[in-house]
Amino acid sequence: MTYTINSARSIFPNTLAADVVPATTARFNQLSPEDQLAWIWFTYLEMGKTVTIAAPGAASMQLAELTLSEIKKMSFQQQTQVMCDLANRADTPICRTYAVWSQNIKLGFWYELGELMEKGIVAPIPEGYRLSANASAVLNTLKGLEPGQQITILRNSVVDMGYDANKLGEYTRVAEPVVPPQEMSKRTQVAIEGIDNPIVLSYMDNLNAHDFDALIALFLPDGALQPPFQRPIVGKDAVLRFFKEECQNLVLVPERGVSEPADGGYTQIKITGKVQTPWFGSAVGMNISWRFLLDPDNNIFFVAIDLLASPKELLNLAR
Ligand code: 45D
Repeated sequence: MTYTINSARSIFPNTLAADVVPATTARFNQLSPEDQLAWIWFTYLEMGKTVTIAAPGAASMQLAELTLSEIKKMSFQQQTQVMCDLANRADTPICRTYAVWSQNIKLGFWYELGELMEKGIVAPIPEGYRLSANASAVLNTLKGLEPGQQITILRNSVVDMGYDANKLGEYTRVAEPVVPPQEMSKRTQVAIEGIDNPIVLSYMDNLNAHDFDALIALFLPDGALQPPFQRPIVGKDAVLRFFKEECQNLVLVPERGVSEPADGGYTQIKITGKVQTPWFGSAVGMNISWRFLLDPDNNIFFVAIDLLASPKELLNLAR
């Protein structure tokens, strides 16, 4: 039997992903725009008690600067309207601009708005705003989750805002410039208990060094990568673009793994460990698994990255 991307997706089927994340996101999406904004505000305050968001790099700020200065000049009422439009995914010039930004720019834009709200320059959530019963219930669910799951839900709520990019037709994405790969002498090497496969080790090391050209060379031309809660990104060009746009400055800390022969001379490898995002640094270690399927020549045909249901899953290497 040879694998297809679809059949590859079900290697190591015992892996328990944090399904509470898409479930909570779906409940969030049912809320009214006002409630969504207030909910994010309360979440942000809630999370601020334990972790702080890192200020975005200069690049992402510059790219959102024009829109931010436009918003700063508006009345409170207009500012509130802009934020509601974004949550509503309305068709407005600002919602269209927002739609083509990379994830990091969107997050940086809201980071800045949050700061401006705290300083009183941008309209705050009205004092005494009461969340609806549904919104409070969603907030309570969130409070009980692990930090890695909380930040993923928060990120989802932000990246889903704005006009639907699929309705734009032809457009140019706006992403931060790619930083050069780390100098060889400064690179670190991961060690993974139970794993000596050089391809998987280089995957981790190259991603940590943001050496995306070396990283993509490990993939088959029609290889695929499946980010948490998403469909696979298929083909080298698309995967490379994803690495450049969304994967700068991640820290991968794989801990242990298992490697076994699969059908047709393929090899399947499951690794578990932690991943840190530049937004929260070492304060939030997300519990992650990587499920690799390598062809007989040791090229990556498929890799799925999952956010795990609980820390217990870090020890689950069963087939
Ligand atoms: O509406 O091996 C206000 C891949 C109120 C690649 C606000 C990976 C109003 C391959 C507070 C102002 C990437 C797949 C809003 C590995 C309002 C690979 C602001 C995995 C919106 C390992 C809100 C990487 C704000 C992973 C400022 C799993 C919200 C990365 C900010 C995960 C939220 C990264 C932020 C995550 C969330 C980052 C900054 C989950 C960041 C989350």
